[in-house]
Amino acid sequence: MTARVPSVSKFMTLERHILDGGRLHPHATGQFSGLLHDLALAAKLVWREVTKAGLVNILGTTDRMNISGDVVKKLDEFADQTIFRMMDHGGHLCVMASEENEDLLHIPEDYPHGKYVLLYDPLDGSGNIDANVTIGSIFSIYQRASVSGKGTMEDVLQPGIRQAGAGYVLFGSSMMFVYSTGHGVHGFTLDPSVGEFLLSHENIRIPKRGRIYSVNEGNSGRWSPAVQRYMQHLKEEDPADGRPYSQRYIGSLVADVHRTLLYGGIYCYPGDTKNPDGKLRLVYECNPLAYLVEQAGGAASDGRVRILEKTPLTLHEHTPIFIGSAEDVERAVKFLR
Ligand code: AFP
Repeated sequence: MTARVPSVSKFMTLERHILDGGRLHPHATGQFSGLLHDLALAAKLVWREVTKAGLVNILGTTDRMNISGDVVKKLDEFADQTIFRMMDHGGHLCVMASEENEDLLHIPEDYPHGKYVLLYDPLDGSGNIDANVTIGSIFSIYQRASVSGKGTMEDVLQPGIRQAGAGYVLFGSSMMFVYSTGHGVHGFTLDPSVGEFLLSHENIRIPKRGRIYSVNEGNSGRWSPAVQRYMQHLKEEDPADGRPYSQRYIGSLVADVHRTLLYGGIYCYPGDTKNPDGKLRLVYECNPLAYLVEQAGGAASDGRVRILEKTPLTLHEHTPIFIGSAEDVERAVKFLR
């Protein structure tokens, strides 16, 4: 008889992980777990279309511009509508808002309303779709601030520190679901042969300091002298201090932040003379990613204020951001002050 070899790795599916997380809260109603489960399913539906992007005539642009002035790709619309349609009837949510839509997305009257709020960027980095570069979806979850009924602006305009959970889905060489509900950051990779997300990156910790900086250098002429001095500092030769840093910039925030989370370093989108608040959206992009990076031991600041402490005044407002390894962000903030 052959002896059974004890397994060295455990199979943990996303579903089991979500259920185990729910058990940490004895009074949980299951709404939160249900919500995460539905999000994972929505992500798989979007992935199915993303993988067909080069095959069918789904690329090209629509005639519309989104609220931020970007041309909307058809795949953006598909992702936007798929996430909404997957999430509107589960009874977990009282309201949603998406980067692709100017106003709140209300739950249809005849569906039950729950106690959570979902904010999402359906397809971040969509300018990269035609080049087959990694893109992704970002999501942020809050408990409602209003008491009952239809969700309101008060529910969606909460500071990021109040997030109950956040995450992103990466559509890259493999598909990943990375999330946190306040107990560390965990990454799951889709095994397409069984259609399950399997735990591949347990309790991700961002290095305290890295050697990579990520920024669109094309904007450097418009940066403030303080930002220019900081970037110059990163490029100076000082081996004892681990400089110069290497530069990496994908132009897909979700992919740039994922690399930063794993390898350390800093991602920056500063304000400049053309866009004083930078390009990235506080509610849909910066808050969820700041929550994840902080959960992994890193930091995120707008140069003066911690991102998670900013109270959004409008749904689509922008913020400068410096996000990544704690020591790198601390140093950036020193330069900016
Ligand atoms: P798209 O979703 O329109 O491609 O925008 C991507 C994005 O919001 C973010 O994912 C990138 O990091 C950033 O814009 C890139 O901006 P620049 O082209 O100005 O560097």
